[in-house]
Amino acid sequence: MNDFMKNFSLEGKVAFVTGASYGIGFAIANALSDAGATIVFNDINQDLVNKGVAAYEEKGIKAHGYVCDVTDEAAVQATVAKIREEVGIIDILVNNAGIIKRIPMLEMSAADFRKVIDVDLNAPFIVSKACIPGMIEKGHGKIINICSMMSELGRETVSAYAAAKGGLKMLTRNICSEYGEANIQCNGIGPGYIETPQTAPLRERQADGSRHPFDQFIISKTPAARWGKTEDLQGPAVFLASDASNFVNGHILYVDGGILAYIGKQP
Ligand code: NAP
Ligand code: GCO
Repeated sequence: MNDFMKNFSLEGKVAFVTGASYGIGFAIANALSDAGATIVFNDINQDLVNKGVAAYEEKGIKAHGYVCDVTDEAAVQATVAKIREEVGIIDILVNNAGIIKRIPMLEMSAADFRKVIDVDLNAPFIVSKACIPGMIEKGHGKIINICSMMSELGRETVSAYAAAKGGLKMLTRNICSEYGEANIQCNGIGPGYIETPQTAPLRERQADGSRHPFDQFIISKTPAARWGKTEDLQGPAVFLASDASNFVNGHILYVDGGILAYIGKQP
């Protein structure tokens, strides 16, 4: 590897990806591993962690899995301490764990609204707060918050999710502001519409075999005329996790095939 490309290497780094047994987190963790990082991930129960460890092993990755609900601050603090003891201080944090509830606002309970805010916004605060002291101790750190197009746009039924992801954009900018001097870079990745279990209901084939109306809508709104794949997020994640992005801070990198730039194909 030539000297310039060494800027993209993650050799010797410990990367913690939350909620990464599958989906976007799993794909990002694979890429960080390919770039040289040691992978640590959590999920909400032992069964998912075991499945995740097995899935990483199938890819030739010895990932360290921990059971932890990212909304539980005491559990997160204890898990980060255990990771430090068993693997090392976390150099790279990817706040990926997230949920969505698609419910019209007038039908959504305050409890459901709070649950989405708790996982998608409070948890990145909790996990970042647990990891930043170690990053300060080491003299460097990378935090990547998985935001969303809903950090910029709203749509029907996703009021809680959009509020959380909009808040996550500003938490990203605030961590940048507060800890940039400690050589911590905090950026966001804003995926477009990606093929994962989370969006499966939006892509289900109709009874007559036709595409889901929302599926057709997204295709018409995306210049790339396709849904994103988790692999599309891997290069941007390695860039933001590496020294190649040491002067990039507080930025949300949208990986959306151009949706946010495009008015949409004329029907
Ligand atoms: P996903 O397939 O639903 O996976 C989410 C992961 O987070 C799952 O492993 C889930 O575990 C875990 N998780 C949920 N709540 C948790 C908690 N309290 N503690 C620990 N882990 C928890 O979602 P995805 O599509 O991969 O999305 C990953 C991230 O990208 C999310 O933040 C999502 O908002 C964001 N995003 C997704 C898209 C998209 O189009 N897919 C686009 C933009 C942004 P369980 O299986 O136990 O629920
Ligand atoms: C939805 C989708 C989106 C995507 C993603 C877009 O219901 O609109 O789930 O929210 O998950 O966040 O960037």
